[in-house]
Amino acid sequence: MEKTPDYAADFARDGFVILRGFYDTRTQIEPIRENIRWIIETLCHKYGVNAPTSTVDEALGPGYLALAKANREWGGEVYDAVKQIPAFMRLVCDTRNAEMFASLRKDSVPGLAAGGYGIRIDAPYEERFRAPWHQEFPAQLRSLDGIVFWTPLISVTKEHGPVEIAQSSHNEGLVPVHTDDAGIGKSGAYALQLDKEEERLGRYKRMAPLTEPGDLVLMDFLTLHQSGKNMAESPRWSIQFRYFNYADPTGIDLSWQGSFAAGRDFAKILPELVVKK
Ligand SMILES: O=C(O)CCC(=O)C(=O)O
Ligand SMILES: [Fe+2]
Repeated sequence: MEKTPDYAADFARDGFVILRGFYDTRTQIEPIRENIRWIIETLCHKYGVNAPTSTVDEALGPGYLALAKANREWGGEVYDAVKQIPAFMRLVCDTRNAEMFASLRKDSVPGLAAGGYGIRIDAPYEERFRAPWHQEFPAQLRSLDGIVFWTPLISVTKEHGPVEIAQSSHNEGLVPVHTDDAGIGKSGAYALQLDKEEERLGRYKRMAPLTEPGDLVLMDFLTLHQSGKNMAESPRWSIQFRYFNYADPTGIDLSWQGSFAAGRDFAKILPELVVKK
């Protein structure tokens, strides 16, 4: 008999786990993709951008790229619009998410981080919105023992630059950061750089899991991870949201306050975590 995977043990050891086929693609993923297609088609019509949008793959691929190339701000309009798709919010609020959280974090009281959900559109060779190596906690706060939920809207190939994860790096504990705009105007969470980054990363094996729609990647709030470089011809579309633990002592200390997405600078809330360069 095949052994049922012990997700809690894997997650505790590695700081991340991949649940293959966790979501139902037909009822949970496809409606989101179709709604995104409609939004891109509508914006292409509105702005007179001539691009293929009649299938989901066309719209999310060449359709989106043509729109963002004509005017990058129109790409931003897609980004802002898609996180309001009801089928997306249904996925974020799926009861199975909080159940999974509770099964990985014993005695937790799961919370869903406000403003901590969205859909990334990682366009080929675009650096500005690429997330450098980071832990989720400074960017989100809420509670120390939170979990990132990450699930793709397309088949993620090696060329798409999958998220890179430093296996077991949650064992570093909370890592101090300094601010660096990388010379290209990165801001907020994208401008935080880990203290002694190379030295810390050198201690862990890096994973870059290839995933399919329906697969779910879970990462501990302390696990070091970064965006891969997209060198494919099409954008890498992926969903992320965060659950935290109301019962976590740090969470209670913070009264579950959020960070950048909640309009707060974490450096003012936890100044001891910021190092001068
Ligand atoms: O998808 C990415 O490139 C980065 C994802 C990430 O940092 C997150 O989901 O917290
Ligand atoms: Fe992250």
